[in-house]
Amino acid sequence: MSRACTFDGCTVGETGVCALEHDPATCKHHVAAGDKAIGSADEVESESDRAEPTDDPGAPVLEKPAGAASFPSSRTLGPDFVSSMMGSRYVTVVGILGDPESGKTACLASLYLLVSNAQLEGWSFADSRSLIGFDEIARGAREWNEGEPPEQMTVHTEMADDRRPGFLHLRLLRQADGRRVDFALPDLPGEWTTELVCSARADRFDFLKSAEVIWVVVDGRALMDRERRQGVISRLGQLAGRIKSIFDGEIPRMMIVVTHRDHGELSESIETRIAAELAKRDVVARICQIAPFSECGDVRAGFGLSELMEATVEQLRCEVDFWPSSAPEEGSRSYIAFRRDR
Ligand SMILES: Nc1nc2c(ncn2[C@@H]2O[C@H](COP(=O)(O)OP(=O)(O)OP(=O)(O)O)[C@@H](O)[C@H]2O)c(=O)[nH]1
Ligand SMILES: [Mg+2]
Repeated sequence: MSRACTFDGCTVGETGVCALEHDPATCKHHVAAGDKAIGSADEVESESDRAEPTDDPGAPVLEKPAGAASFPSSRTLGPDFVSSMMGSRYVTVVGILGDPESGKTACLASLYLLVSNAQLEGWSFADSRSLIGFDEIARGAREWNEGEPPEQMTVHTEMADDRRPGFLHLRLLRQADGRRVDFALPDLPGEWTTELVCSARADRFDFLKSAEVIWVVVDGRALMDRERRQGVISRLGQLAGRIKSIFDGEIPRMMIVVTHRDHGELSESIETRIAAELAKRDVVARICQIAPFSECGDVRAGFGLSELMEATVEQLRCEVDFWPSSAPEEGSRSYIAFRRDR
């Protein structure tokens, strides 16, 4: 086949003789090839324009594209990115607070590891804009030393910018009803919470105003230790008070996320004491016990995370009657006013 003809074996382009003994001007193979040849001639020309032969053997083969990469960075996302995402779809922002070493990063790393292995019961992975960010915090948990788990599954969180929170994004599909939920989950250093409690430094927590739910992460071992327990419960009360002062009125739903469930279960009396301490600040919170990682065979790593995600999204949006019945009023413009009060 020549460049002037699509028929296999025809060399009309080079010899001028058609292999099918047709008139080249009317042969359908020749005509089609002619069209193509025009396009390919342009292409060849533009290619030769682009790939100027160069004497330097180390020179780049391709030119650098003029435009910026179209994908956003997939490390942790800044508040601006999250707010632009919120402009296009419903995003559930979760405020995650808690003292250093309480298990905040472990929650996120374990969540990512579960969902990436299709082991988060009731949920499956739909998307993430911060896969590298998740991968970075989960890396420690994956690097085992000759079959021995690492001493620390996650490392202390440090922020590149001490004033702006970094978010991780995860879109999950709820299997029960096929609903897709976008979560924006900040991974903050515990010092931010310590400073909020001790010195009321709240400027970095502006993003909490967009949060649907606030998780206050607590190390379950401290709550189970008789000597440390009262101190931890009092601090929870102080933190609830600080959170209230950030908001003028109602605060978002609060959840006390107790980690290290593998070290034991909280007794009912401890839960009652926590509830009583929060009630002093007029705050009601649900308590969820989880074990992002586990050192005990009875409780699996990832215990309670599926329930935690379920509890995070429940009651987010109240069910509305699709078309409530009401007696029509003259001039009330019911159609336009529908849902305006919700
Ligand atoms: N066995 C067990 N270990 C846990 C659990 N939760 C967290 N850890 C471990 O506790 C340590 C501290 O957890 P992190 O998640 O890094 O704590 P953090 O709250 O993010 O701490 P900062 O980043 O310093 O604020 C890590 O080594 C975790 O592996 C749990 O439920 N069970
Ligand atoms: Mg951390």
